[in-house]
Amino acid sequence: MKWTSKISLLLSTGLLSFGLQAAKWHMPTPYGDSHLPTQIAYQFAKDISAATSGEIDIVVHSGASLMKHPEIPRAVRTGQVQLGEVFIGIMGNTHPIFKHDNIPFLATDYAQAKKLWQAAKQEVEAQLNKEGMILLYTVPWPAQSLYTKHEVNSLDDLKGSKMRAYSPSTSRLADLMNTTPTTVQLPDIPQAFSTGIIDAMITSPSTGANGQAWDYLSHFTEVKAWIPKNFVLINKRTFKRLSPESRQAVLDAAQKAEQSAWNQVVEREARDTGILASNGIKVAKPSSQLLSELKKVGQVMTEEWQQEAPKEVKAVLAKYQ
Ligand code: PCA
Repeated sequence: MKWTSKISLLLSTGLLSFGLQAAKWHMPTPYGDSHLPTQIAYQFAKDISAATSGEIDIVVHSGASLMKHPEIPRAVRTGQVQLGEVFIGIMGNTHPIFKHDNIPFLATDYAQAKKLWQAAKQEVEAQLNKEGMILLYTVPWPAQSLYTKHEVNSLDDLKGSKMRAYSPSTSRLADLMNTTPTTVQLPDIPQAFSTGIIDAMITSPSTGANGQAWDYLSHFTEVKAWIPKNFVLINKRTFKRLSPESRQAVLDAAQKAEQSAWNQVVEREARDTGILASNGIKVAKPSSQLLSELKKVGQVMTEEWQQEAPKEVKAVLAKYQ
């Protein structure tokens, strides 16, 4: 074999590469491998590797294994990691625009959630840009409903409960529901229930099913109050340094990830609600009283949100409505 053909064989098998420096990117995510967002992240990494012939190699660090969830935004902003996944609502204290994601009864089905996202996206991207980050894609969660240890027909039935919060907005929500908020990250939910730190929470059927909620509570009331999202962010400098082809590969994979996520979530919601029921949790529609009380709380939160950033929030609401 001539030396030139030997080299081309090595090149084609990937054993030798000239000039092509494979970039290893680290992508911390907050949630474990059984969660839809993490599964989407693995596929996204695979797609980029394939589209760039391995030039960009993304290592997904799931389940907050590389860093704690609240540390991810700063790590992406400062370039400590190239990209990362974050629950949008946890950034509510960074800028009010991120709170669009956790307002009860503003958007309660996927069509509305998509519309709300279209209305908020530009402002969200502008704020991320100021922080040196670029939005790649979103992954919605199933609608957020109420988990308790007893039947709940009104806010009175919850009075004095210790309610899990996972963002500034859900902490405020717990206050307005006359319950006591306690911030608990997802992996700590089972322990927080069993040690009595919390006795109620609002989250998706998927999160309850993944955390085997039947071990520590008994009722799931489908208030379906909002549909929050994660977003995947990339450090701006990392992105700008890419070749136009690689940039396009990243954007194409992101678009595919977003579509796949929004398509799959509907089925996940049904599947995981079924898992709750088949494990003995009482799944019920909310009473009209509970629903109307919660909707009032949602109105208060929408008003408070507007007061925090009148210009941006009014623009979002006008676009949405
Ligand atoms: N699960 C995540 C975020 C929203 C959801 O459905 C959690 O409970 O932390």
